[in-house]
Amino acid sequence: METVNQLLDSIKDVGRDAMRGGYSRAAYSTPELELRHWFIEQAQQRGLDVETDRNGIIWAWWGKPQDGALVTGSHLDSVPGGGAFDGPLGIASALAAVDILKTRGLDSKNTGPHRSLAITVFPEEEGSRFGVACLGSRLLTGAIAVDKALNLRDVDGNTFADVARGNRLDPRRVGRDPEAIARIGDFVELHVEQGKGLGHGGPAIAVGSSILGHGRWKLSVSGQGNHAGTTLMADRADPMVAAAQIVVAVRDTAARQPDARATVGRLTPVPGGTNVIASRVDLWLDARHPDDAVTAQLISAIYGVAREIAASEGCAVTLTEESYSGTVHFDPGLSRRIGELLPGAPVLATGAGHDAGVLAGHVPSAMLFVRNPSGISHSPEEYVADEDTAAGAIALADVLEGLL
Ligand code: HGY
Ligand code: MN
Ligand code: MN
Ligand code: MN
Repeated sequence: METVNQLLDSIKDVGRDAMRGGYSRAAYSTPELELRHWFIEQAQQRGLDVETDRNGIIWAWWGKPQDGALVTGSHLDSVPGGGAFDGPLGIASALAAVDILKTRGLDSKNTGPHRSLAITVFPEEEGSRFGVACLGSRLLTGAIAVDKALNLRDVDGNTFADVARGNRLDPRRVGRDPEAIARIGDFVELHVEQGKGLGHGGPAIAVGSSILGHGRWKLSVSGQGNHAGTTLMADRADPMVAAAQIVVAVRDTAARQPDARATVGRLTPVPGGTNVIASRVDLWLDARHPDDAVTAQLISAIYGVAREIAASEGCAVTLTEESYSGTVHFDPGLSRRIGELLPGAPVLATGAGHDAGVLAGHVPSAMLFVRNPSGISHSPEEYVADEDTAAGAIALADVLEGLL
């Protein structure tokens, strides 16, 4: 069986983005479907029984599907131009951990009469295609209204319902799945660290403590579309000029709030012609803070400044919340047991959202982080040293063995 590094190496060319660099593996796009197929093959090679549930979550069972199982998983989709590890590291490590447990003499009969093990792959964790992060785990837990989810659209106008149907899911069946939730006795997600908590030297693996509250909002600035050559500067209501000032105001407002993070990572002018003054500019705001009330204040402050800027440019602006997840603390009992299984592992909070965070409100949930020396993520520069990926697979095997 391949090691975790060999498993990662075997998918290193899937979904490479020549224009952006890194990987673009949007949910249910060809590259992500190719990775789902890769995972299913790898799981079946290990004798795991694979099923895909009504929300498109893949479950690979070691032992019979049962309530209260031990579950580990992550995602295979990426942000546009993302790194090689965000998501796939958790999946490859889980496959490698099964191999390690088998070499230690555990097999499906020996995973204890009371407990099976499952590896799960959650779709649309990044929310890069339909705009809502952790869409799969939110549907599983009922954290998103089904009609809102079904009507989410990608940039080509395809609804999630269309894409689900095209991938053999029945839109009438997506949504909260109590039977599936009951099968998760404990959930552990291994993930590349996103940030520099583990730095250089010292332990390569940390145990997660909490996830920063985070949300996504859409600001739409409307002005007067017009001809770039025939419209005098004094006669313009240019939403792009307002949007540019709003982006800076987002940075300035967040910079004044300790520990706040606010980002405009995506901006779309409409219609988007070089010789056209845009009629509208949509900006997507990602804002995060440990205190949900502070995030709310931050958004209110940003919207206030945006309205002033828009008015000064003869434009108007609207704000709509697309998704929000409050700050989450992982299960203290499970995290303590994991800490006992990984002596000396530091405890780290994370500013990144994860399916483990969505599940934390429903089942005992915990995370492991594997050192990323630069801390850079959501970038082609994301990196984990081979010895640290190997250490992560062993750590996951130790944790799974201890929890079985
Ligand atoms: O956006 C996030 O925090 C996660 O990577 N989906
Ligand atoms: Mn991730
Ligand atoms: Mn991510
Ligand atoms: Mn995640």
